[in-house]
Amino acid sequence: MKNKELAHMFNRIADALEFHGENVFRVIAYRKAARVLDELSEDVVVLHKKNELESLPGIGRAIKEKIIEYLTTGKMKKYEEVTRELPGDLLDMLDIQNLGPKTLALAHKTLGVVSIEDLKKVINDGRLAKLPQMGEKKVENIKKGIELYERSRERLSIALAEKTANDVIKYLKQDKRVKAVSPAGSLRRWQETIGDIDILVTGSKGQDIIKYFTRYPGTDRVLAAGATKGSIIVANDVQVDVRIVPAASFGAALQYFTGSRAHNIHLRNIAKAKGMKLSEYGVFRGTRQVAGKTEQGVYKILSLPLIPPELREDRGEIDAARMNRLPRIVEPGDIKGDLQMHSTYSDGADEIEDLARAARKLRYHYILITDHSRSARYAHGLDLKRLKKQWREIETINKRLKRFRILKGIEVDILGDGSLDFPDRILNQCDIVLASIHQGFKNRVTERMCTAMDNPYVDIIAHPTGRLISQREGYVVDLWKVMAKAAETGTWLELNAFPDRLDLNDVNCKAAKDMGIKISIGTDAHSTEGLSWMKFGIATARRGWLEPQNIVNTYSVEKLLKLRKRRQ
Ligand code: DGT
Ligand code: CA
Ligand code: CA
Ligand code: ZN
Repeated sequence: MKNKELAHMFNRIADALEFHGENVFRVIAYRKAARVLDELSEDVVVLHKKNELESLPGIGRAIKEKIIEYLTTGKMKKYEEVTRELPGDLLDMLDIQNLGPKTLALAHKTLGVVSIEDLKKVINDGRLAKLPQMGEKKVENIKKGIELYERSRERLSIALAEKTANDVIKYLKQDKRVKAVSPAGSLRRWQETIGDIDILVTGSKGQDIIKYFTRYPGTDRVLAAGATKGSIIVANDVQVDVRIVPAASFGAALQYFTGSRAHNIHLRNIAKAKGMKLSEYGVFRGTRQVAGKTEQGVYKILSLPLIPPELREDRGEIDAARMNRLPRIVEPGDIKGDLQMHSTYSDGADEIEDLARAARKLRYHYILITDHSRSARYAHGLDLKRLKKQWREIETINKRLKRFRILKGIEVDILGDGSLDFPDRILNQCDIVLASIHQGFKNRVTERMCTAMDNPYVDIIAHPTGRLISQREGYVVDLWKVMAKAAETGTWLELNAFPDRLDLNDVNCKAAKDMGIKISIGTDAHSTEGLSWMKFGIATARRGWLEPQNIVNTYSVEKLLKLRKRRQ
């Protein structure tokens, strides 16, 4: 969304102004604009089209003009001007937590720091600490900030990794020498963050395939280009490794490079106990290869069924496989509906009918519209009047749509005292109610959630931990107490499929399953495109060992509605 881009740019302008020691009021104005845009859930593009930018509170004339400039020309002169003036990597370094623009400016002017390496050097030799108003404590915090910054740059989101890998794989397949291609590593296991992208290829003339690979149009840098392995860096500092393996070893290589390491070690010990040797080249008895062409063959010769990549974390899957008790984990075709999305009634970009038609194309039978409730002002939460208008609209569309049902829902805010943003007599008229914490992340979250679950109309607790991957820790919450309450009351817990959330995560999904809690997967889409996030939800559910019966949106609409607490 343009909102976030603009917020980021305004923050950067403010940083740069502060760096240059300019007027604090101008800095404050840019920071405020950034905050307003960041918290604004309505799309600025839409506001601009509707000529409603004027109504944005807390943003002055001059800054509004910059928003319009950016929306109409794709550029903002002020931003380019102030960022160009910063030497070296100083602009990126402004993202380091605990390192303010003023300190950075001081380090730059007095010690000549222009890169992270420089900064680390003046920290280690003690020169930074000796600067006026610095001291050991501050430097220690900056050091922590650098660690966090470097760690967050090390791993990328599954969504970006998947998109990048698909583009590279598509490119590789255009080469005639390439016979088979598969993703491997953490990406094939659908881990929520990815260190680097691993791709395996089999085909003739490996070296030429590697050469072709390193000419991928998105390449920023080539790290290695050998006879069997190539490594490149593409946009956003993402590393892609391609390995060429012989067809006779493709299965063994795929097994090995899919990992995880812990799973591989466990598997290798099983091979050893059976008098065999397992490696990336195959399964061997002495020097004779007895398996390795296919992955299934590798598992079979170890007397195991093929274990889905998402389960290969050495969390009990090998023993389960040995006893023929692998779960029948959920598949895309099992999903009959999407249980969280926002329309133009609150902060979504698309109309209810557009969402419904897009969902029907995905072969769903139903969707749940969950616009925000009135307290969520930043997201244009619905008041009673507009909620009722929405219900009438849903009823009208439902009459038109065949073999499809739009369910009336709401994402109702859990307020500071655990009460809900709408009274029971309203919630009771919704088909399904989703309740969320959006404010007070440290304020008695466990109690508030438990109080909400005591309400017979609260069917689902949305994004139960509130985390944003690599960005925000989430609520201060005792998840075990929440789960116990969910099990006791029959409340479902959400697996929010938005790739920055994946909340509940894989491990917590498995714990919920073991406690008999049902999971509801919702994309939290704010446009029709967002519906495609379901794949990340499914992948996380698979990593959490969830079977179709553990997930309420694999049920028919009749069964779904019958399962609600209020019907028990
Ligand atoms: P990442 O890239 O950090 O998200 O995680 P992975 O799992 O993709 O790890 P990566 O890229 O270092 O290696 C890919 C796979 O190759 C890994 O999952 C298992 C396998 N592998 C790599 N090195 C070793 C090793 O030293 N021992 C074993 N058993 N397996 C390894
Ligand atoms: Ca990897
Ligand atoms: Ca790798
Ligand atoms: Zn939400």
